[in-house]
Amino acid sequence: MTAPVVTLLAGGVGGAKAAEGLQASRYADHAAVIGNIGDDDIFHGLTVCPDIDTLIYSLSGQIDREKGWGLRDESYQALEGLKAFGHETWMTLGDKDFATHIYRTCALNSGATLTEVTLGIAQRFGLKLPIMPPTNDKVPTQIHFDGQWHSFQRYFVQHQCQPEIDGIRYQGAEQATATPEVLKQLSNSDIILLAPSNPLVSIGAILAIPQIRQTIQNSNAFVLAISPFIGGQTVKGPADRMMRALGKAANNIALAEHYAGLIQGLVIDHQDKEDQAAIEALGIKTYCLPTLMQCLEDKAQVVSASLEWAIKQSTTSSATEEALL
Ligand code: FO1
Repeated sequence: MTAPVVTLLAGGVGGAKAAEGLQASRYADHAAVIGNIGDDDIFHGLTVCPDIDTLIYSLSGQIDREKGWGLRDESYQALEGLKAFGHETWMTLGDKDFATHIYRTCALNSGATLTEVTLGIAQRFGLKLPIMPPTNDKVPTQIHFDGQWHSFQRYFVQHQCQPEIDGIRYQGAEQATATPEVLKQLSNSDIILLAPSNPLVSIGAILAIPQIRQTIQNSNAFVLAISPFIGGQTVKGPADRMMRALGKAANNIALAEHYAGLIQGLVIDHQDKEDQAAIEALGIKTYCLPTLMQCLEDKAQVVSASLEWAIKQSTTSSATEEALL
């Protein structure tokens, strides 16, 4: 296979790690990232796209590495001013970050699509790797706790993922239209990689758009996921607790069951080698390697090794198919 076309589906922090690995790999020139927009929300009248911005800020090297989101060397004077006016300020938006949200909101108000606006922001931050929202429609993820539905950011940031949840819904996803750019990208892909992002609210929100799921299912690409679970826990974020709250186990086998019918391969951590047989019994090939991504070298290594393995699997299965014909 010469220069395979790779598409990464990614959420925020875990997704950005894989995106950075992809950007640093030899596959970067023929790759694109589809970012989750289910976490998007309105603050102070501005449209904020946390996962898309986390991807762009990470890939440009301008992310606050300690927090994993927002820009480094931030100040918070605008937020302080808004607090004095009585606005809710639990969503910590920095002064430099505000420029992104003001640009995005102005452009959307002038009639630009989210795809065009995202391209504009990615260009301003000097990215070559295309970052695409799955749809130009609104598809807010909502979380059910304390007897009512709440926005994702209210659950995640204001309530610090503490409430016991009993439901997740992807509002508007069923009716949403995937963008032509994303459908073309997926159809042309040789490999589709699901990042080690939250399978329920990050990858789940992208896959909740029927056209996206169907296009992936109908594509000839080898579809694989990197598991966010290591030893039954996530490195960061509430995916483990969310899985358990919804009656699923927080491990690779439950993840494989969750993605069954969509993925052909699952990359798991070498500590979880004993999960291999159960996953392969579901018809999903597995590959074990150290999946913890702390520095850029780790990120490049995990993504490159996963993609190389995927290429080997897809050439082996097409050779087998040809031999059977
Ligand atoms: N996460 C937090 O835990 N606290 C915050 O105050 C916060 C602010 C914030 C502002 C802009 C942005 O792009 C992201 C921000 N995040 C914050 C992260 C964000 O809520 C999550 O990373 C994702 O939505 C989950 O993937």
